[in-house]
Amino acid sequence: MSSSELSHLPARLRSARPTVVVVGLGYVGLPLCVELAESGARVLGLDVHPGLCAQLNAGRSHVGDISDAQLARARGHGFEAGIDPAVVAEADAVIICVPTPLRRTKDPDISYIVAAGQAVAAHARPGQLVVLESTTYPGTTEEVLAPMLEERGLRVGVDVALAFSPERVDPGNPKYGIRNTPKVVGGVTPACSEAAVALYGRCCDTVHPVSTPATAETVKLLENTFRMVNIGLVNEFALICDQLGLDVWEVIEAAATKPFGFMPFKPGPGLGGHCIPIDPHYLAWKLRAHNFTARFVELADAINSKMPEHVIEVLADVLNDDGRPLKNSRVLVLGVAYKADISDMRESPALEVMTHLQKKHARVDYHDPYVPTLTIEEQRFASVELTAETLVEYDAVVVVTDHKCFDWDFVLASSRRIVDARNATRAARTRAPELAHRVRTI
Ligand code: SAJ
Repeated sequence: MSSSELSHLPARLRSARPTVVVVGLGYVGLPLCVELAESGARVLGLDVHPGLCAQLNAGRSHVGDISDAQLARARGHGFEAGIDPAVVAEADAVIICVPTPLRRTKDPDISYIVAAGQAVAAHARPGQLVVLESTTYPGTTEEVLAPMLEERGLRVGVDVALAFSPERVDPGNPKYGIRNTPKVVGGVTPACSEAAVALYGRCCDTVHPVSTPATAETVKLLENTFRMVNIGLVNEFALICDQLGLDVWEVIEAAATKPFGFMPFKPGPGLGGHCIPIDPHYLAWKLRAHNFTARFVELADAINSKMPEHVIEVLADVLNDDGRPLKNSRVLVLGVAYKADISDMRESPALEVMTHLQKKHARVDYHDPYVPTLTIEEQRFASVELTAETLVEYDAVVVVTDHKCFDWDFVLASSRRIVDARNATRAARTRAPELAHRVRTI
């Protein structure tokens, strides 16, 4: 096939109704399907879970940011979900949005990318664009996906276009969505980049091309390593202020009055989620092959990973002041999701905190309206009721996740002791200074 096939691709991708296949219908893929369908594209969702596809085709969204009404509109534009990779042959563009977790060894697990890549390559044809969005180590697009296409006789940059474009979906973000979040794209060749710019120009107001896929892969890792390292820094300041007998929250609040050159981050009980604690390890892993250590990543990880233990140390101090050992103390963990106002438990530090408490033979319960049940080492927990009667039964309450729905005046008034890992009770303590002595922040 001549490169003229690719030279027509941008025009096709800008046309009224190109066909786009999105592989992986999770919190990244489904919003992309909806936005592309809204742009007029014929969108086919491809997933390995038949039940999920049936649910989506029945108009029920499993992603918080996509309502059933939005899904219905997408279906009105022809969106449908399925498990047959043969639909790839119909596509002008294929976008891969599959998970990239870490193995227990904190090494990358790109098995989902490999499986999706093989399924796509098996049905790919000349004149298509293939984009990888899954966060991964620099080099994945060209070292893993390109050979799969080339093995099928599809020359990248001639028969098919190949690019990487980092996902920037921020679940629950009321202000930024796909349309108004600038999109970085990096093609293997200029023709590949041109096709990717044309595709994303349909659903993103700003598209920012960079020179290669590895550059685009590294952009994402810088974004999230920046966040992980700065959270690690502020967590270390929490430990420093603890040593110096200072209030780290007061220090941060005052530092944040500086209108330039400073960005406030908050100490916490540790790092949760599917991005921040994971993405930087993809970079660190790649660099080890270059005999280079990403020291900031390793150090920040060491500090962030210590925070759940630090919470327990503070709790042990608080109980000690009451002459109580951790053992057999009744402890309520308040909020267990990995961050406020969501139900996502992935890598949640609350799991570490509860595991540590169990190891110290404390009697642990939790309350989180977003998380009805959870399991730790085969032991199942259910969220307990939050009433004045139940709260007063606990020797201490540990605030791990500061959901907006919590009534902190009520929690402060009803709890005997509070270890506050989010400074969530700050305003309540100001309103009831006579109760402030009950609270220890980390
Ligand atoms: N955390 C802190 N202190 C902070 C900020 C976060 O301890 O100052 C903790 C959170 O409690 C959570 C973890 O870090 O356990 C991650 O929190 P996050 O706010 O970074 O939220 P995520 O994991 O949803 O990160 C996503 C990322 N978005 C994408 O990768 C597209 C990240 O790049 C965004 O910056 C972040 O959302 C965001 O700003 O909300």
